[in-house]
Amino acid sequence: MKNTDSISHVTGKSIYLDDIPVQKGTLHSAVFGSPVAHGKITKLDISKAEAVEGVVKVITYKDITGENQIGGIVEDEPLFAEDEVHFHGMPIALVVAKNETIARKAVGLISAEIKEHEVIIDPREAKEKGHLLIPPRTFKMGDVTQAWEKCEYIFEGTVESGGQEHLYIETQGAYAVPMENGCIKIYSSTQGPTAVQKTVAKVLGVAMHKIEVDVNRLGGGFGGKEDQASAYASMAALAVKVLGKPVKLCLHRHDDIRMTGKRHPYSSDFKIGLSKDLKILAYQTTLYQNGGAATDLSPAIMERTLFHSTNCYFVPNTEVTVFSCKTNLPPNTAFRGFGAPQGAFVIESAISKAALELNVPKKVIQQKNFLNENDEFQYGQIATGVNIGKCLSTLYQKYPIEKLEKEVEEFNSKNHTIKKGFSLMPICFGISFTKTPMNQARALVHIYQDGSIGISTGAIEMGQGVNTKMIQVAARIFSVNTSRIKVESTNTTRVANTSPTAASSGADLNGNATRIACEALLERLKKTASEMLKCSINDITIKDEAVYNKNVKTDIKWAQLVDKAFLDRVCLTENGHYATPIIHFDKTKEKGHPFAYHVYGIAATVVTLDCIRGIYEFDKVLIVHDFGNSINPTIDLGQIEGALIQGIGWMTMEEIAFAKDGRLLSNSLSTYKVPDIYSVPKVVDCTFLEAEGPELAVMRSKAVGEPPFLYGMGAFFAIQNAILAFNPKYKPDFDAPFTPEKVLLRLYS
Ligand code: MTE
Ligand code: LUZ
Ligand code: MOS
Repeated sequence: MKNTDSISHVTGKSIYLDDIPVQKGTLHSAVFGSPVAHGKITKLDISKAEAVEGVVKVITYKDITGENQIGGIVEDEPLFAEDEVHFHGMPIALVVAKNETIARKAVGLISAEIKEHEVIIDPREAKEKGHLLIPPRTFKMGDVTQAWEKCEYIFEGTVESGGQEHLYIETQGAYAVPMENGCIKIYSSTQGPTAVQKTVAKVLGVAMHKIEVDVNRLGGGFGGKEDQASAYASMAALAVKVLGKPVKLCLHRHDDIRMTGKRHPYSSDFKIGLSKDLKILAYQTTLYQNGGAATDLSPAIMERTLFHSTNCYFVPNTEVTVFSCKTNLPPNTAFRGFGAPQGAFVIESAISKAALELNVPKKVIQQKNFLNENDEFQYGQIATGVNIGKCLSTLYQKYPIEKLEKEVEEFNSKNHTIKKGFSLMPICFGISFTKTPMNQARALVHIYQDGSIGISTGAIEMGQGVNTKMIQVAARIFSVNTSRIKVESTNTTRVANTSPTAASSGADLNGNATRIACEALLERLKKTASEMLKCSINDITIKDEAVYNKNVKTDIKWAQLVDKAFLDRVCLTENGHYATPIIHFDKTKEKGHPFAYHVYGIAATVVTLDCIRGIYEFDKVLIVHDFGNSINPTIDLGQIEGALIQGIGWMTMEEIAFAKDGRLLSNSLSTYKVPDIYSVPKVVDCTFLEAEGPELAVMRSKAVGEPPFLYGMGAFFAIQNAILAFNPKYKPDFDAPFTPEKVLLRLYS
């Protein structure tokens, strides 16, 4: 099935937040953010801004009717700064005006006198000074201390990985409209409508039922709107509460890039020990997560780093510790992969280091240490459905990998200023929110009298195609044409208490809820059919919109059956509830079974490096990925491609630069380089692994949103190998992103 949004997208008719027609009298707003990264506000002068013709009010924390608190996990983040600011761009005030131009102009007239404090942007420095967002956590298996003695080889090193700007095409924003009796309806560009509802209710000091959140679709989220959309929705809603008029807030790109959090940069130390036959016996790592100025989702991201710190390898003795460090950056947040890429990058670096030092191909060490069926992860879960080995063998079957490697060698022997590099990047990603209670979802399914169907779930469509998948689930259960089915906007009044659409589990959770609702409705319709045909309900099936009795087609059609059921006063609405079975986790022991299943895959990457200029191009990325029984191969392939390129961007060109004073230097697309059509690999090919999907994946179609982001790491190691082919004296280091500047320095180091 084609993505249901494809036609409206290409004809420009898809409706995003800024396309919603505004009511007469709607006011517009803009945020005044802190001009310094850390300090005490001694004076805030809003008088000049308020005097501007067309400005209605400048709202500050003083106008908050509930709590000035938006922290979702830890209550440590005010909506508006009171007397202290903790990051550059931290919201201090909201100017509300007749139009956006006036609001933005007035923002420039606000002045704040701030006594500046010391600014810390480095996570290790923060840790040294005791600035942690939450206590550190450690995952352990076996005993590393004892294991070192048994190791033939031990290597140590440090690894850096940088932040990443989400760069969703649609910036953060919300449109809040007053309803009767103090209720407010909010259109928000959020992955978490319930998070918005809950946060707004708290900031305004009203019950959640007074707040209705509605989301049609997002122009991308990538994690950036899992939590951080709530702040902007709260500002708009607060302005509605104070002024009684509809208020809209859409961040300009510059403000969005400056004020919102990004992927967490990590700085890490590792120690890896191998036996003589290259089995990894012990792995110990300490990771310093740069959390920014407030906790936001950092504890959950820390947790996923811990879970994925050994990627797809079995390491009998493991000890991993993460420190979540408080710095004066905007609070860092969810970003595709959610801490897993940062964790996996460290063990991949450690294995690379071992391989280079021992002068053996990295793939030999990788392969020798792949997880096997029934191996234990360091968090206690027993690995089942492991097919990383099968991904590798399929890669060699489907693609001439050996030939490719030879070609790279031959090319390098013949060329002096241009070198090629090859890498293999295997991945393993756990599916489920690591916080077990979040793994639940609901779907409200209506069958209308004419036989058409409307589905509401908690899932947010952000380009990943979840709405299309919901339609496919319902179409399969009912065996009706997909054109009969529509997915409604995501709305907290229709589907309440939703988890954000995140953790790649949007389709699994909401799809299973949809399945459950549809199955219940189908049973009722079958009963009606059996009454019409005076036969047993067990003999009834529905296939391609027709009713069958003992597999014999009758002349009763879907629409007719629905009509009869309605006349018989059968309920044609059902609410399906799904909670992932089996999963659990005990934080006191750091052991359990947190994931419904794991996603595996492997990518081979070839890069061509210009050794005069330090610039590079990717010739090929060849992937074997485990989709299970993909419900929509076209959409899933799009997810692979998008995630791969996003991962390559993170590893190569996307460099976030902060000045020492905490000001973001890479604050626009002229200074922050993201992959474009010219930087994508010349060939990207993906083979679908032949494997039966797990029962806990919706229709056995595995979650796909985040895992392929990790393939991008192959780019880093391919470049590293190309540098080594040119400069054998280069002592490999691990400092992503591998920008052309850094590459050039290493070519001649
Ligand atoms: N694809 C597009 N086009 N846009 C997005 O914002 N977000 C990614 C991924 N793919 C995203 C995307 C992230 S971070 C997640 S968690 C999943 O989609 C969420 O959707 P799913 O759970 O339905 O896969
Ligand atoms: N969000 C979250 C996530 O709250 N918990 C998770 O485990 C997670 N994983 C990936 C992305 N977002
Ligand atoms: Mo994705 S980082 O789980 O929104």
